[in-house]
Amino acid sequence: MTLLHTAWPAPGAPGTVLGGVAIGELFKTPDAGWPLQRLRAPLLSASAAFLQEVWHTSNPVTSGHSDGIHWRRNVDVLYGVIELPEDACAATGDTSPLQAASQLVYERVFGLLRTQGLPHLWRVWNYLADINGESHGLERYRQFNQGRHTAFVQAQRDTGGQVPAACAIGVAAGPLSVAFLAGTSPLVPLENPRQVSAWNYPAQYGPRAPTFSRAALACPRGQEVLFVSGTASIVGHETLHAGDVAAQCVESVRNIECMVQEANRVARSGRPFSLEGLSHRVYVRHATDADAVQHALAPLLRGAPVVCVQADICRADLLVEVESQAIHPMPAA
Ligand code: 3EB
Repeated sequence: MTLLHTAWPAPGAPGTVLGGVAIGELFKTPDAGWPLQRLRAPLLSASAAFLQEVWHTSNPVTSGHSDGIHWRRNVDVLYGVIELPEDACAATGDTSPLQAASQLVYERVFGLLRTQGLPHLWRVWNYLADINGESHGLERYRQFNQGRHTAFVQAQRDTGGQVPAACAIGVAAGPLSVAFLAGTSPLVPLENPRQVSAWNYPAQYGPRAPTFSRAALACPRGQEVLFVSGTASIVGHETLHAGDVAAQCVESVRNIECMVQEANRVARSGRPFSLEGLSHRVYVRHATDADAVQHALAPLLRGAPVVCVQADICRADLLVEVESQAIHPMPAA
């Protein structure tokens, strides 16, 4: 099994596409035949209006549509995408439509993983409209956290500790969109010694804490994958450098560096992870900050590939968030 993550089209990429994401102006993205997440957010300072990133596998795949999830899998890894418009879910009692939609999406994902026999959720990409907006007396990101948390509890899953790496990002409009990678083998969750674990955030950040780990190591056959979750200028549980996007970049990279260190304590491929060996996606709240962000990040990330997207971050005082990943081959046994 080889998992390969590339920009599309990837000349000479071996094997089959498992699934992927299209980012940018996507009004006419053709149906790819494989699971495709549409991230409807402007690319910043890119040469194209949109780009695709795909996961390849060298093993045979099967695919399907179950419960609104388009998925494709090989023997040990599954990539799936589910999009659910909130207005498909009614508000009931004090449950908002977004909370209900979030719970339903995760229930469906857990149901699929059960029937497909890949119980371990490794990495989740969550996108929702108007993430900092408020309704039903609660910020929408916090509504999402409630629905996600309830689904984890009802599926009798861990809500702290053994939880996936993730991001939760705001876009202008559109359905709740969730893509995920899951596997037959458990992940190794990693936490940041500089930060309170997100699943342990105090109640000032909402009635239910976010269900994600700061990073995860996953082992598809023959490989070791490091997923660093969306990482922002948070130390302890507090936002630092409100209003200063360059300083938020520096703090975010410090946090990612810590996750690289944590990963290297447990990595087994024999080759250490490093900042410059990761590929990064950067979410910038204000398009006008794009240059400042690129200036701040370029020397820190030392030439590593960076895709820059305009999107909202889950706390109103956060201006930038960075997520990262790397795939290392395992030495032959
Ligand atoms: C933070 O550290 C910033 O809710 O899945 C980062 C990554 C953030 C994932 C999520 C939220 C999530 O709290 C926000």
